[in-house]
Amino acid sequence: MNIRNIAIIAHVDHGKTTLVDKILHATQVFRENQETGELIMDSNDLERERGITIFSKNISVTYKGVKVNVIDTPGHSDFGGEVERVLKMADGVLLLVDAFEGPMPQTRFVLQKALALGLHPIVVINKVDKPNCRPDEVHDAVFELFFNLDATEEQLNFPTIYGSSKNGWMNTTITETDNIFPLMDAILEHVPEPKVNEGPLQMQITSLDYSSFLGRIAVGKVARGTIKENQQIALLQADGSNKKMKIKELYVFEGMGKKKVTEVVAGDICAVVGLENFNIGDTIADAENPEALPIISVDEPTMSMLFGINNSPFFGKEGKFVTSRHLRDRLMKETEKNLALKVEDSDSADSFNVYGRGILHLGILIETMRREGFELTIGQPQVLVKEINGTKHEPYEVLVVDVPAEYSGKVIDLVTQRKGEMLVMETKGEMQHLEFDIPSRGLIGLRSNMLTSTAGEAVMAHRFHEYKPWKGPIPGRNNGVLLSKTTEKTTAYSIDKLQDRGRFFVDPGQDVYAGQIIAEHIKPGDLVVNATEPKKLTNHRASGSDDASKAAPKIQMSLEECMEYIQQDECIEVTPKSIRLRKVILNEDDRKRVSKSMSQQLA
Ligand SMILES: Nc1nc2c(ncn2[C@@H]2O[C@H](COP(=O)(O)OP(=O)(O)OP(=O)(O)O)[C@@H](O)[C@H]2O)c(=O)[nH]1
Ligand SMILES: [Mg+2]
Repeated sequence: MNIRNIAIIAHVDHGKTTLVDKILHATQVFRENQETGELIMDSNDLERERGITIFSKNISVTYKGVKVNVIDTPGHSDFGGEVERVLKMADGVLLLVDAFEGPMPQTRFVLQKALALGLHPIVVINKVDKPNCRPDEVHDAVFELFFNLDATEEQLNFPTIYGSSKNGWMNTTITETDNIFPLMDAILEHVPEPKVNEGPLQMQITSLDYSSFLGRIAVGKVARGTIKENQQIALLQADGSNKKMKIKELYVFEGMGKKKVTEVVAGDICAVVGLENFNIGDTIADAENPEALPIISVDEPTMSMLFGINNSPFFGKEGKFVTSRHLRDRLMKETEKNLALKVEDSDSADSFNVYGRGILHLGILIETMRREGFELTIGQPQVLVKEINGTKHEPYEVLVVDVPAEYSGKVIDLVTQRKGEMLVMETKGEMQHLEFDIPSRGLIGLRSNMLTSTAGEAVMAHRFHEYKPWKGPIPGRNNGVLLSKTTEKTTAYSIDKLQDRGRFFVDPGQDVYAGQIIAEHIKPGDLVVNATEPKKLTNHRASGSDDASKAAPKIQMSLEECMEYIQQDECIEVTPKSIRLRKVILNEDDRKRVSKSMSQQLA
């Protein structure tokens, strides 16, 4: 059968998943009038809530008699490693670029990977329905990017499609149509058919699927030969081992689902059931002539966090899984499918060092665990420093900020304070486009400050660039925090009295414990306060209704915002019901003693 394998790649939010949905619709995977709702492809709960793709996904449609396998990829930079891997299944890519924003840091990263694999991208300038969009300028910028990434003559000659995935049209010019068929035609015309290599079976496992009935499913493209149901195969692993096993079931992708088949020939993407203890990167090979495909390199982690059992006074009240055994087993299980994640034992039996690709990568894991019923304590995210030629190096990132011109001064101040250096400043319509080189440390906590000082107008994106020498101390949070003195329920009376001292993270009537962070101090320095005092009873009834709380609503922070908020001596208690900020040392006297001895050591 005639086949095309394509991956859709882009910066976060440039419209990949929306386009995949439209491809499914246009090729009538759905019955007429079937209610499908928005973005069926982002099917995981967390994906829907956040409106982002976390896991890459395979679909398959038939267009003009040709089977088109499409891989939707995540655009967030924390998941870049996943994109790099699934590109191994593709013979072509659609590079989507937002017609207003133009190429962004992740556009560069994914394009670089695609070009390096020798793929010939089709450029899709998407979102041309946006007011003030600049499709021609963006096209030029994309060309420049190809050029800077050393694209070959042929790659530079990329076809361009314009359109709006949201409005369901694509065209070879900027003229609106009522369908996406010009894009589908471009795929048939420009994406080569997969190379069919003759010889004994070879298939590399490049991604992983899971079904509660079938267990772990290995997904990849058959590179050579034919894979058959019940076939004896050799599983060749990175450590050089060769395990004999049998293929139980085989599937190919069809629409959004899978279809059971008895064999799959080279060129098609397939899902294999019945393999035990396989890893991504393993080669499924002919049992008689086992030959491994080159090992897939996995991105090194750039960030670490300490995951411990919950040791707060509220331990065990809200979760099902609370012991270090539970925690350890769960983290180890995660490393089987979450390739960029590493877990190591720490000095204590109750906590583990978890290494990942960034705040979002680790945040998604914590959120998933919390939903499964885990309680845990997590420490401040740390970037991973390296010793290179005897000197301390740290990760640096490219930071891109687009902001209305009137706020650009504030943005530059903010980034410079955090040791960022400005590389580019350009005008894009009414916006200023700024690019910086900044240590990853300086990015932690930057987003919320940036949004506050630009009235929410700044759009920022960053991506790991390289390790460079350590840049020295970077100022942490400006404000101190208010800590609860007591373990009790907060009262409206107390919170009300403390309103001018800080902005609260807790509501009146909420259980708090001594050492818990209950508010942000309006000034630097921490303060221990009593927020649980009952109202003094007097003989007189006070005039007016002072029972009604005048307290400002509490500040609600997401898990990731909390992760970026806490400092070295603080941590986060995560349970299925709550996220609480706290000091690592809850007892006030102990805390003072430790900080005194720390400052003596430093002196
Ligand atoms: N105006 C406009 N908005 C669009 C268009 N295509 C997508 N969007 C919107 O852009 C947002 C992101 O779209 P997605 O399809 O989720 O983007 P994505 O590239 O899959 O994002 P990630 O998977 O997180 O990298 C959504 O709010 C879409 O409705 C378009 O053509 N025009
Ligand atoms: Mg998506």
